[in-house]
Amino acid sequence: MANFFTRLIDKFLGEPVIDWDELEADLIAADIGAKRVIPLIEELQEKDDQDACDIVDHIKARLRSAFPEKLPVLPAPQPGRPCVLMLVGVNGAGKTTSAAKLGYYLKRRGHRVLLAAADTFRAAAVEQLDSWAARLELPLYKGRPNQDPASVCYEAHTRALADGVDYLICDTAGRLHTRHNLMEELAKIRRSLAKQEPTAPHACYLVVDATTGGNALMQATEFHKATPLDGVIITKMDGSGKGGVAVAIQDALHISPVYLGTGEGKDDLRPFRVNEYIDTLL
Ligand SMILES: Nc1nc2c(ncn2[C@@H]2O[C@H](COP(=O)(O)OP(=O)(O)OP(=O)(O)O)[C@@H](O)[C@H]2O)c(=O)[nH]1
Ligand SMILES: [Mg+2]
Repeated sequence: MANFFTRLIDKFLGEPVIDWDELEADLIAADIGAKRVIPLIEELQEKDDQDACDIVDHIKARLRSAFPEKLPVLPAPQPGRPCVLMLVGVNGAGKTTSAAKLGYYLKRRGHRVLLAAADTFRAAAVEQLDSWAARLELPLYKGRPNQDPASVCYEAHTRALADGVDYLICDTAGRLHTRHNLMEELAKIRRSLAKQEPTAPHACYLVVDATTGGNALMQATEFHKATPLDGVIITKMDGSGKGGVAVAIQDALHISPVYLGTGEGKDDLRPFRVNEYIDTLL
């Protein structure tokens, strides 16, 4: 698939006049968000040099500057104190798959990892993480069916502390950001994790499907209210979604992307890097 910007250059090269409406529509369709796109188009229209390549370079530079110079990094575990990560998001966003992939990523870097299956609503959810854990040879803490997810996380944390684990990754159930009681449950999970270690969870990441489009910003806004987010994992970057929502979330909420999911395989997770993202993924 041609790169978004290559297509943009092809489209406007040789055109006597840039079709600003079309350019605006393309950027909005990439889910970058009107908040950034509209002022950007106005700024471009005022430029003396309106060569298509310059325009594209200008857009790239502006998008690059949306992200902070220092992107958040995964917190480091302290001796005897596991770093606790919580993955949250709407149904089907890719939390369970990302928990497994992240666990594998950390294991390959020499860390001891424990996965916690805190989605006790669906038996299939626990089985799904169980099968990933078996395949990737990662230990898993499973709760009982319908056990309170906060209590599963508490028990998993106890085990992580006892076993000298570096990273505990808690996979939570999918929930609609509009369901107040389900969102409240996230706060309860946080509180239960903080009981044994006041600084836990050390990071809470929202998992967002790149194909969701603009709704992802709404999800981020609501989840951030329920449980402060430390970063975003954008999944399905290999699909039809352009992933521009990372810019929209950064702009609106100042929450940065941390990892990108690029497929369904164990290796299909990579740390977010701004230049790579702007150059190849949009
Ligand atoms: N192509 C692709 N598929 C992905 C990616 N991440 C997850 N998936 C797929 O998306 C589907 C949903 O993924 P899950 O990990 O089960 O999503 P979830 O957020 O845990 O879902 P719930 O627990 O039901 O809320 C599965 O079929 C995954 O294989 C990705 O980066 N790329
Ligand atoms: Mg799941």
